[in-house]
Amino acid sequence: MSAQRSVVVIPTYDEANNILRLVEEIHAVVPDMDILVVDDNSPDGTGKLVEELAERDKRVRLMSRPGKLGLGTAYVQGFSDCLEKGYSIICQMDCDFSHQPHYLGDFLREIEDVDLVLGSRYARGGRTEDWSIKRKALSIGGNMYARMILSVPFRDLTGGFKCFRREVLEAIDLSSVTAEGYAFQMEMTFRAYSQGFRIMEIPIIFPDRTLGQSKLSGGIFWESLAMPWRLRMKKR
Ligand SMILES: Nc1nc2c(ncn2[C@@H]2O[C@H](COP(=O)(O)OP(=O)(O)OP(=O)(O)O)[C@@H](O)[C@H]2O)c(=O)[nH]1
Ligand SMILES: [Mg+2]
Repeated sequence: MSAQRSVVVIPTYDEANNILRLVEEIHAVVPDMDILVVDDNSPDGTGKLVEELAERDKRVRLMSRPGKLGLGTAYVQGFSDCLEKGYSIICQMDCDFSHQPHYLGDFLREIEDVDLVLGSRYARGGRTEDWSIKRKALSIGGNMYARMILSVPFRDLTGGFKCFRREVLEAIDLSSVTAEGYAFQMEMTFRAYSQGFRIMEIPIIFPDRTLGQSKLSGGIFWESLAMPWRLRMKKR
């Protein structure tokens, strides 16, 4: 096992139209990167596709859960598994091409010098594409809100395209992270920052998903409004 083995964790729920092409594009960018798909028994058969692929391609693994248990726990279980398997570099991304695989090259380059790299839609040079005014306003407003309450220098706290050195995930007690959705992303970044890890943002362009359905619900929105306050209190 080389010292710098890297893996990307991809949670999936009904991504049969995206997953195989995503894996192919990731390996076109970083041929030696392993991929762990955490699938929640997707009704559209995403898990089956990954299972078949994993038989042919040793870089791909499936973690299969019995039902839709949420994004946060999918990441927690996926990360724990990657730590156990000894990876040094652990990335995370969505399966809908809003997170474009070509950025993985940038993440892996930058993680040489820092502990956590954040893909940032709101850093200079980054942006979202094809979003409604309402969605833009919610996301930009939500990030400004969280940044002010938490007093952190990051422009994108809710994004889910990231790359961790294993030491960061080891230092965060993953079993105590219970947030889902955007709040999960916020909590992980804030906890890493509070522990003094070096974090940098790299700009990403974030197109809207073209295939498949969005899965985030209203509850996720309220959770992310409360999270900055919860994290701030806890820190005190
Ligand atoms: N394992 C698992 N994956 C999930 C769950 N909910 C969402 N996902 C996956 O998490 C990623 C992000 O979900 P999305 O629905 O794209 O959320 P979003 O990006 O905020 O919304 P869109 O604008 O529709 O893309 C995707 O790869 C989903 O398939 C879940 O409950 N379990
Ligand atoms: Mg998405």
